[in-house]
Amino acid sequence: MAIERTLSIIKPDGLEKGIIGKIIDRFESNGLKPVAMRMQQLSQKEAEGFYAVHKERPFFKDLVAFMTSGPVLLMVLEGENAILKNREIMGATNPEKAAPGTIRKDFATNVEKNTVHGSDSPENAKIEIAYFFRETEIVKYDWTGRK
Ligand code: IDP
Ligand code: MG
Repeated sequence: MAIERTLSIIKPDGLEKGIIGKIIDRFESNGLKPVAMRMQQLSQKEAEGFYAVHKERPFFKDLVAFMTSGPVLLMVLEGENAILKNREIMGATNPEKAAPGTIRKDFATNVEKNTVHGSDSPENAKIEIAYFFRETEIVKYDWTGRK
């Protein structure tokens, strides 16, 4: 299994609820290492660009309004099989359908205010990380002998 990087976002509802620490604990406890982090208030343009693949969906406008309603925590997580592992830790998009013990099951408000974002494929992880971070903002973690 290869060491991968994925983009994680703690959404405005997660910051509002004050559960940054609890969420990051789940990543760290499962072998995902934060290698870049930044708090940011997304502009409408930034949120629209990030979610551009959803621009024809009925929930797009609400989603952009939600994602710009308060600050978010942008993170790059690194680890073995990080993309899929992060999606498993997050749980299904709709918290009502999310598995027990997942972030969304335990913390999300509803299908929109679902606390976390995670890249869904290696291709999108690359694009999404580059959307928010320069390579020089990502620390080099030495995985040698540390898995
Ligand atoms: P994902 O975040 O689990 O990958 P996507 O289908 O990529 O889910 O949708 C992106 C985001 O759009 C979701 O995380 C959620 O915030 C919002 N969203 C998705 N489906 C709905 C919906 O049916 N109603 C309202 N918001 C939705
Ligand atoms: Mg998605």
